Amino acid sequence: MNKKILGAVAAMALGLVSCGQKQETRVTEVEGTARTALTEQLLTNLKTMPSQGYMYGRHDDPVYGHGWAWDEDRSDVKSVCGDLPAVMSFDLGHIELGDTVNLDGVPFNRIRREVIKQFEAGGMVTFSWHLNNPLTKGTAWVEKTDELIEQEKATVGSVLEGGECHELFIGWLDKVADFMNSLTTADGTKVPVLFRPWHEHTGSWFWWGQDLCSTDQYKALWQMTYDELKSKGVDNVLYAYSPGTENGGDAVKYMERYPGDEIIDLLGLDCYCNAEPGVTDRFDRFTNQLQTQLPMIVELAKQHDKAVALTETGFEGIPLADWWTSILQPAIGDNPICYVLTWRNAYDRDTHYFGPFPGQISADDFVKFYESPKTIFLKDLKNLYK
Ligand code: BMA
Repeated sequence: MNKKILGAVAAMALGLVSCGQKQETRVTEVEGTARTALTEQLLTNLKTMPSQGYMYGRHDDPVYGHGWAWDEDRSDVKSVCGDLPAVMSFDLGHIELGDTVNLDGVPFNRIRREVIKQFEAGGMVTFSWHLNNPLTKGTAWVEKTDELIEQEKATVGSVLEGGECHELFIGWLDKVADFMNSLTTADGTKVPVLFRPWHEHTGSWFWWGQDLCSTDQYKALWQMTYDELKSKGVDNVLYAYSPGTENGGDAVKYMERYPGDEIIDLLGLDCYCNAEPGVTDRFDRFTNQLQTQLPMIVELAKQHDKAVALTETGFEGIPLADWWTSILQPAIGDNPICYVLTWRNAYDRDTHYFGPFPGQISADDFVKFYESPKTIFLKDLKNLYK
């Protein structure tokens, strides 16, 4: 444990005594990490959740939906089934630039309010981070043009120690740390969240992807992220590893760039029901992917004592009326996952949605999915912090 961390732990322990803060803020140490008791409680609940079912999550659900944005107390999920997701997901992209809104236009202050609201309702929040490219100054997505490819391939190296963007990048991580540390309720309780950076690294569309950096570089990126947040006193964050489906069911491949048990708390999978050239039956393909990869991840999670989730999924535009109960649910089957999360309903792109809204053809089936004894929405949820 480094000195800074020891100092932070000691300071908080002192705060506990002198300010008489509530038990929730007490810091526990697990295998060299310092995390709040509430954060540890969340992790315990994520691991035991599958005995009751799996939570449902949606990206950006309480801040905008199909055809609307920024209303308060509105949600496409709620408009369809009368309840809210147990898991809310938000993105931190552009926090690194010091912007007040994220890459999809969501104000960070609004995100903070929604995080606290979800916590107070007993539910969970997870964050992805589609951050810009610090070297090319482009987006998280690589362009792979002749002009840019060399720089894109050099990006991870450039942010590691000794690299030309290292200082800049540490500043970016510190902005994330400040945000995580700012997630506090009125009584000063820090809200536990699940952070899922460097996701889908097995594909090659983000600057941290498979063909853009080496295994060692990818692991070093994780280690640096973890160390920097920890050194800034972030003690309310769990970390998720969420590769895409490129492992094809091979556990060794799935774990190839795994940053280590000290860092990771949850093993995930990002798997979409997409059309692909040459694939005529996307449903068989999606079902096969989940049915071969989820049991493999569940087994790995047992060995490593981690939680498991289907961290991103969906069928863009949901053109199949009974997709929720005839494709998604059977594909998850009895695999013990703690949550399944579908992506966002964009307010400004007519066909970019992954959940129903009133009148959408899969809305009735989504209600069936909601009513299934296996799915857990906010009202079904026992408080995740107790
Ligand atoms: C992607 C798309 C993008 C969006 C990003 C972050 O999958 O939905 O439009 O900017 O997620 O939310």
